[in-house]
Amino acid sequence: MAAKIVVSLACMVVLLGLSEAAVYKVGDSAGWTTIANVDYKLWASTKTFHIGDTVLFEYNPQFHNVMRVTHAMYRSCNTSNPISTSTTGNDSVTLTNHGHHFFFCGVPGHCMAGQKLDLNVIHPVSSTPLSDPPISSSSSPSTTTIPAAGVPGPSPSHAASLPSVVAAVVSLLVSLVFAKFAS
Ligand SMILES: [Cu+2]
Repeated sequence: MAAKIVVSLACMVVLLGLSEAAVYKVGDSAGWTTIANVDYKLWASTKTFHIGDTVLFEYNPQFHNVMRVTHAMYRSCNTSNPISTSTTGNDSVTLTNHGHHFFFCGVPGHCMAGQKLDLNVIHPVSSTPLSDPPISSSSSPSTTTIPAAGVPGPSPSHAASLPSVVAAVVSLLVSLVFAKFAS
């Protein structure tokens, strides 16, 4: 019973969009290389990247590097003016914005040989944070009318917003779990 409540709580947290950021190792066990003939386009297509996720490039820095580049440079394997270059052999990149992120190895010939990666960070389905009440909702009464002088304003207890309802449900479930563990 307690386990069921914990699971439903966990589901609730996921539904509220508070899930953990993921770390993806580029090329999985092969890493960032030319010798394994990894299809990085295929690799990226099997993943769903979100803001806050991290991609990790693991490689031998004697033979490879990581250049972050524009789409035009990516298409032509142009290494002349990268946005940034990483050379440690263990480079992690945290994805902080939506859309495509282009990378390749700047060692001559490696990009042409397929050591190039195009990541697409998708837009979240719903990005409404808990702290922001919905703009249009039947459950949150509008209090935009300014009362005339002498007329009392709307009671503060009247303004029950959606976040406070969610918080009340969560705290109820938490107290249920604690009651179960205590018994
Ligand atoms: Cu390389």
